[in-house]
Amino acid sequence: MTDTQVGIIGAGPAGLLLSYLLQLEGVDAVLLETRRREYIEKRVRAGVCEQPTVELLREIGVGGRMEEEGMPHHGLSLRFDGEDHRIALTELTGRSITVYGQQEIVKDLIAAHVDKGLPIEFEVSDVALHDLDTERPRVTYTDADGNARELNCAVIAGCDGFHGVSRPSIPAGGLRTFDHEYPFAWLGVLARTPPSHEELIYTRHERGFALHSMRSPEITRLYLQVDPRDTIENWSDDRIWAELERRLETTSADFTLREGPVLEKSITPMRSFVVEPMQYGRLFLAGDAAHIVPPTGAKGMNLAIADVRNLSRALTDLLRRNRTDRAESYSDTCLQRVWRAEHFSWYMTSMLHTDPQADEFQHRLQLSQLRYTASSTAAATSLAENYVGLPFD
Ligand code: RFL
Ligand code: PHB
Repeated sequence: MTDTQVGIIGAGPAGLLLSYLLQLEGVDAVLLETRRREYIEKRVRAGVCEQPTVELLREIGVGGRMEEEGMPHHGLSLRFDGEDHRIALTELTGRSITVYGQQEIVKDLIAAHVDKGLPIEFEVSDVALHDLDTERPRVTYTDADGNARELNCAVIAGCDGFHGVSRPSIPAGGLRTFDHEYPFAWLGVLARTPPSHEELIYTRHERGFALHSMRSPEITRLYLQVDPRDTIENWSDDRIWAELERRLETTSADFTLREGPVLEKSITPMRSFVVEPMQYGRLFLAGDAAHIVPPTGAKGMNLAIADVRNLSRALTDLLRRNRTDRAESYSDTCLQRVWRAEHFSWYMTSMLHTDPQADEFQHRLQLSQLRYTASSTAAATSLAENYVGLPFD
């Protein structure tokens, strides 16, 4: 049996950052993760870090490599009717974003844990949460060597993503769920080839959405809208490049799609999902465990980071100063930002994807919204302000 102040379930960006922030405040935590370290360090996911995310990582001393290898971006393109329309993020908002892979942040945070000797247990199984409505909640699990273990905590942080055990441990009636599914999925491709353009390109095309992004001067990240029932076996590398060519076709002179060896490809369905409140007794939910956004707004990881910044403050007040106000308002505080991001992600998704069920009327509305966003400073500023990330409160 082990005693700790905070038992953290899940070593994604949310769990790792929470553990690190708590340690800086003198609160001890134990982090439990089902996967192997190598697996979570390789999992290709988010790429866009909002300015508040970048500033936080820098402030706490884990932003060194991001500063060196991250790619600052001051604009993005909306491509429709074959033409590019640049949204000048920095000119419009004074802020920027940084392209730096989520798994690089995960690597940096794990390295910082190892450096300081902070406890992370990988490859645990049978994780179960108990006594959540008491002051001594417990986690039982099996460790990597097959031993049955128990963790006694003051608080449990559920940072175990959408498919974790934390949220389902809350009794029926403890949460209200808001859910929206979309008739599309994203096929994501990582390719060894230099980016074809220096900025991200969000493309609306009759054949479906496409996105040009990147990871480094040598690695390109691309996405295609596909049917959610489609499987990756249907998509040979040749078919992927041919489809990208068609959707990214443009009259802009300076764009040629650069092809290269495909390093990784997979299909992810899209959904919007929120639970309220993000707390039950002594269990606090953070990140994808509490909410999901479709990736078109690049918000998921950034929201996870904003949640745990609030949570580390709330738990420090609770456990070091016996002050409960921040813990009591944790859910309300986070949900303000969550719903803003939900709306923005839904808006970007609806504006840029081709809905197979939509009629001509809806297509005309979509194009009108795109033209307005591209031509009105007010509309472009609203997109830019949401995209670069609203300041933390
Ligand atoms: P994670 O990253 O899913 O981590 C949860 C961790 O919990 C572990 N786990 C358990 N551990 C212990 N016990 C259990 N029972 C457990 N069950 C699960 C898992 O193994 C895992 O390690 O959640 P977290 O930390 O909340 O982070 C959320 C982000 O990962 C997610 O929101 C983003 O990746 C979303 N996202 C994007 N977000 C952005 O901010 N910008 C982007 O550009 C962006 N692009 C994307 C994305 C997500 C994508 N996919 C694949 C869903 C692009 C894509 C394609
Ligand atoms: C990515 O680079 O993986 C990426 C970029 C922008 C998005 C989603 C994902 O909106």
